[in-house]
Amino acid sequence: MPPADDASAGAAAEKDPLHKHFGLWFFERESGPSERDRLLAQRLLNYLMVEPLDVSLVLPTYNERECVERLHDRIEAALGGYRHEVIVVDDNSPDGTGDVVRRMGETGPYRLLARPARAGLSSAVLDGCHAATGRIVVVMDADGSHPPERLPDLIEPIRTERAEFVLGSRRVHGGSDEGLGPVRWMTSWLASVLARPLTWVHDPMSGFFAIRRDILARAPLAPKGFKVGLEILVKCRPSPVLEVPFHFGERLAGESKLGPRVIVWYGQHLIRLYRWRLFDGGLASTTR
Ligand SMILES: Nc1nc2c(ncn2[C@@H]2O[C@H](COP(=O)(O)OP(=O)(O)OP(=O)(O)O)[C@@H](O)[C@H]2O)c(=O)[nH]1
Ligand SMILES: [Mg+2]
Repeated sequence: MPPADDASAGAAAEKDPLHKHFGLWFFERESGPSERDRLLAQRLLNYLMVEPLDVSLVLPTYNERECVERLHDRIEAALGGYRHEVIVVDDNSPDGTGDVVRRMGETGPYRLLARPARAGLSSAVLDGCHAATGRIVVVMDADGSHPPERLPDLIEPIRTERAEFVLGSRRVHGGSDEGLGPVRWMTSWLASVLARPLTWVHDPMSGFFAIRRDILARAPLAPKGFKVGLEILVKCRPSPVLEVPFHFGERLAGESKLGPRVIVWYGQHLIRLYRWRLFDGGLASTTR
């Protein structure tokens, strides 16, 4: 039988969480672990135990205070089953969207990526993707036109390795675009037709999509334009790509940020993508 002192020392050591993992390494040493050993062991443990997140949801916002507040519970209900974070990329919205998100971050997995001034949708989405730590990144408009309830349908094919890119689509069976008025519908249809030679997907204008984050490293992405999904499809060549239907609704509140400038940007964006496909990225398309 060990002396009583040894027994209580042994019991105390076993209660030490470090003992469980590093007992054989240094607790059995005669001199016991030094402070430095303990510190190193704790750091190593922290590093190894940090579990990676499953999903980072990126929400670009400009004056979406009310919408962000209203979406909160729906997003949490949809993502509750995943280790997740919500990255809100806000361009110093005058309506105080940033303050609302900061407050949400005190009690939930919300992170505010605050940019000093309005710098465009594509760059907001790309900044959000670069800040993301989840294995899967989902991009969703923050105005309520993209239903958070469909998030698991975008995430699951990637989680189960059935796809590298999942596009929320208004133009496949089961989807719809009721939220678009007739002029917007025509513009969106024409824009899709012009992108046809670049990708086979039915709704290349959709901004509701999920990707495996590591595919972003395959090509340099331009923070210009406003159709990041199309840019990723053309340049990163994810495969397989899946389209899942969703109903595109009207924004919940606030005003549209679309203006006539967007048509010019889209034209420039398409020219850049065609040049990439023809000269930089090679002709063979593998986006299916
Ligand atoms: N951070 C940031 N977000 C932006 C910017 N422009 C638009 N957004 C956000 O991007 C999302 C899509 O913008 P919308 O104005 O809804 O554009 P849309 O969905 O194509 O058009 P609507 O049908 O009119 O809503 C919204 O969440 C906006 O708040 C920007 O310059 N910076
Ligand atoms: Mg919108």
